[in-house]
Amino acid sequence: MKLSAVFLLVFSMMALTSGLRYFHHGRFYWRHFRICPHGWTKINSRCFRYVATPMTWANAEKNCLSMGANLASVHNLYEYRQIQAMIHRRSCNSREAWLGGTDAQQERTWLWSDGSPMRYTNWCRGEPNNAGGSQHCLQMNFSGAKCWDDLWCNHNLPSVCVKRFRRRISIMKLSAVFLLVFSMMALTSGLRYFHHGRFYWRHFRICPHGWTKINSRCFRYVATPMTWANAEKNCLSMGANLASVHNLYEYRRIQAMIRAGSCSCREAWLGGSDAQQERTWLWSDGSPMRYTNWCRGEPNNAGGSQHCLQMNWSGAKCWDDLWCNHNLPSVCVKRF
Ligand SMILES: [Ca+2]
Ligand SMILES: [Ca+2]
Ligand SMILES: [Ca+2]
Ligand SMILES: [Ca+2]
Repeated sequence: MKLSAVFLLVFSMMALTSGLRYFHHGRFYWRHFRICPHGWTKINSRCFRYVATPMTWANAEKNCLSMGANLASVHNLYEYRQIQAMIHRRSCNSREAWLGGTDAQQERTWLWSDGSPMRYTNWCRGEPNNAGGSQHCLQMNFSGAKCWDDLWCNHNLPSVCVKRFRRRISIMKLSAVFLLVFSMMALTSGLRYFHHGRFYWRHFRICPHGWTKINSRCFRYVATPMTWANAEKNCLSMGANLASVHNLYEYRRIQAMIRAGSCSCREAWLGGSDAQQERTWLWSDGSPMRYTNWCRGEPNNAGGSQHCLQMNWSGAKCWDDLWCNHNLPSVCVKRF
């Protein structure tokens, strides 16, 4: 987005004139130019960091968030082996560490804290066993087999953070040919795609049918009532997560979308939850919770067991913490 059309032109011509060496299977890859920040280890196309200081799972997630990251998700055995090797290099041991997996909101529904779907797993034999009925957080390097186990979230363990490269933008999929044509168009049309010295892609971005564009993300209201974790799984099945909300403008727009979609202002799940650690609220899409719109006296953790965030609560249509197993409509969000 910050690239000028001039840079695009030069760059895409370079790519083209260098024998297309940046192409692979017909696609244009930026990742060759991407470097992880100091102290982070590049594995596949993401940056990982081992945090040796033992913390609870939720504090470890907050610590990752403070570095613009999340607790690590793992998507295949190669990544897992690389993470194990990184821990061994950093600490000269292979002890247990938190990954981002959790089933705190709903037993046996495992979610990654960075909002990605959990397809690959490496559970130890007999795990996850939910020992004592209360193990909801995922530790790696467990037992002699160094596999995955569910553990009590309030245990203190080292942890592994992951972050994406700073800009994971859709131009990864654009070919250099398109960049060349496009930047020449931009240059020859008086740079009309520039605004305040920056180059904006978003004018060309459209949400899929059935999704509503709010700021630079796409939202969707799901009227079917579900538990919080099933609502998150339903969003994941559409390449989305339960919605995070980052300012009042977004919240008002989401409320208007629900009104338009259902002719009501009833409660709906958002992606907020403090199921792993009381009063540590996290968004299921992995973004940090900075903006909140709690109702007066909420979140009150009624009965000691309200850990999921409903919107449009009470006459003030604000946020409340509710039992995660209640069935509510929900709001999904996805990036372009
Ligand atoms: Ca569990
Ligand atoms: Ca266990
Ligand atoms: Ca709670
Ligand atoms: Ca409440």
